[in-house]
Amino acid sequence: MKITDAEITAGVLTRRNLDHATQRLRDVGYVVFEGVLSAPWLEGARAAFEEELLMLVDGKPPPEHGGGSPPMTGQFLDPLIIEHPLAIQVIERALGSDFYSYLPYGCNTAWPGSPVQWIHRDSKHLFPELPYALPPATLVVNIPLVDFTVENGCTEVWPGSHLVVDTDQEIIEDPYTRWPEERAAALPSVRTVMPAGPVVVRDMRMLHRGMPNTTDAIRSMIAVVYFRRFHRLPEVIPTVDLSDGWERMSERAREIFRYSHCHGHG
Ligand SMILES: O=C(O)CCC(=O)C(=O)O
Repeated sequence: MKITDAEITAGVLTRRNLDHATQRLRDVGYVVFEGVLSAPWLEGARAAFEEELLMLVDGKPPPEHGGGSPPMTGQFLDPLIIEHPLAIQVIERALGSDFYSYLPYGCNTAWPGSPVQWIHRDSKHLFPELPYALPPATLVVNIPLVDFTVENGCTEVWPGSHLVVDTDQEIIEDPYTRWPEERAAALPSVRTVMPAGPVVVRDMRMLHRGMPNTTDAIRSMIAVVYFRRFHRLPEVIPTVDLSDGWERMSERAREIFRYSHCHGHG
């Protein structure tokens, strides 16, 4: 959606546009704030990310879709990446004020020659066993660092599919599982053709897939994930030395207390 220069400069959405953006996220599964990052900022970010991404693959781009995280220093911690003010307003509305993220964030990369991915979700439904979808619990902020074109593999997305429920047990358990193509074929999809520079907030349940990059340039997109916090967990889950008891605990107990295991017990 288009917003005003005044909103971009102030980093504050009008009440009306915040309402629209949140509604669009709820209805469609994503909202695109067009042209909010400047060309010089983008050029600096693209160059820095590409340098780091190339280092991660030893300078040899693999012909596939990849992730990759830059070092969490300097410009990679720019507030426009990790807490973009326009995105944060929408996230706060959609997830409530008690949300969190983690570092390092990622960067979806369609390397030159990358093939089509299978259709998938990035997140499960909250209660996947129920025959209806609940409001979002996980959102991702995507920042395409280059123009997204059909040729360089702009993502294919299925608007509204974040509200479609799964029936297949395998998908219920693992959202990255290949979603049935014949089911997706009956649902409308679009390619995310757009110039570099938008900030996108996307419901991670929405069906999508990376598409082939037939150019010889890297197609990169920052991805920072935000979660609604549901429980009053301690900030850091305490761990204890279970060297005396871990082996004697049942498999189920080990699964239940998996976040408490002490160093050395996998
Ligand atoms: O890079 C893209 O266009 C999508 C990547 C993706 O969906 C993934 O790797 O899970």
